[in-house]
Amino acid sequence: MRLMSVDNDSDLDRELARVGADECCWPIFRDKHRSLAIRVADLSAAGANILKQTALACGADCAVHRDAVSGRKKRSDAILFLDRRRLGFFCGRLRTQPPCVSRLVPGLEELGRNLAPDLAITVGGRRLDLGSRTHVMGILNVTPDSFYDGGRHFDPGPAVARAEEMAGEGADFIDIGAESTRPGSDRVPPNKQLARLLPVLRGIGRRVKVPVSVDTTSARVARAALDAGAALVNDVSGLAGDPKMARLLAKTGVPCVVMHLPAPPKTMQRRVRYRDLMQEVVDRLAGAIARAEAAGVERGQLVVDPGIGFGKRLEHNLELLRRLGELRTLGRPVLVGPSRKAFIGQVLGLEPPDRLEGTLAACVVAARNGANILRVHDVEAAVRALRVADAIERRA
Ligand code: HH2
Repeated sequence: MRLMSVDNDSDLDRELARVGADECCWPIFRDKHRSLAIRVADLSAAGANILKQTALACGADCAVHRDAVSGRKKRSDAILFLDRRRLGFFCGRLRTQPPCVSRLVPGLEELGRNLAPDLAITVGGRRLDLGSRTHVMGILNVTPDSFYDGGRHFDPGPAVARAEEMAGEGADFIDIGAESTRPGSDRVPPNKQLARLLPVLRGIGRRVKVPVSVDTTSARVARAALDAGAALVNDVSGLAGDPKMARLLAKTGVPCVVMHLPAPPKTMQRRVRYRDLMQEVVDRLAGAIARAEAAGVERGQLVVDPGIGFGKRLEHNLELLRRLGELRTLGRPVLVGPSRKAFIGQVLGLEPPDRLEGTLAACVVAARNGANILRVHDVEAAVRALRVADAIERRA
């Protein structure tokens, strides 16, 4: 007898084949193998108790506040533990219960769908399946003051040359920004951003085939960049910075990265406090998706990003990377940007030029935990590290 460690489906399938299990049952075993832990917020005491009883009756379980059963505690959060295969059955049972818990069914069903989402986006008219392997986005800052590459690509010549180099190194996207968002940074007016961006975008358009995204929170800048050849938008404000951004996305149909940014970069590190980090990040990103959909943006064109280093302390950045899988709740591809950021310096006691190995470690852990795109300065190194990580994890 031995314990098995078969986290990925293809290893499990191979083991099932070895046992000679009927192939039509393999999907059932895959689901059974994976237990879900689902956080449910703010139930009445009665609701918490009914949820727990229903869970137990379905062979699942549910943690609720210890005083919910006596009614001493009027409201309780809950964690539902059940295997994936039982989710549908559980929803069926829950539907027959009073509204205080039957109201949870649509959310649970949506969660179930989001466990196997379509992770393809359409970029420049082409479908790109972000779930097929881990993708790499190369960073190109045409700024004098970015925390790592500031000043290096400020002139169009070196910027275009670096874009060509990153394309050759295997970048799947190139993200161009003209406004540093490092802690304490000042806003750069749209005119100034465009003066920096447009010559570079025009130069790149002629020479580089890799899709380019524009890193801006300004709809005016995004529109001009799209006209000059950019194919995606990367909005670190999660569509909260400019009311016109969501409408622009709806009109153009381009994909957009929406990031968690709890406060403007100028002040974001001043008062960093979370009651429940993961809940707050997921809620904010869900809000950004809802804002986008309300403006007519297709949900399938959105990518979410927890915003590593944006209004977060060391422990928050580490927790986000460790628990990245919880962003699956949103059913959208996940982008993560750990490259050479301060949390790596805090762990290693090293400055940005010496944070490559730390960046690669963070990229590999993020990929393992569900990141679909890594935004990095060092494309060649990240592509190599992630190719090996994918080969191990995905047997691909
Ligand atoms: N990080 C930075 C900028 N843009 N966009 C997304 N979606 N996610 C990120 O984590 C992210 C981002 C900050 O890094 P960098 O561009 O290297 O520095 P600066 O803001 O100083 O230009």
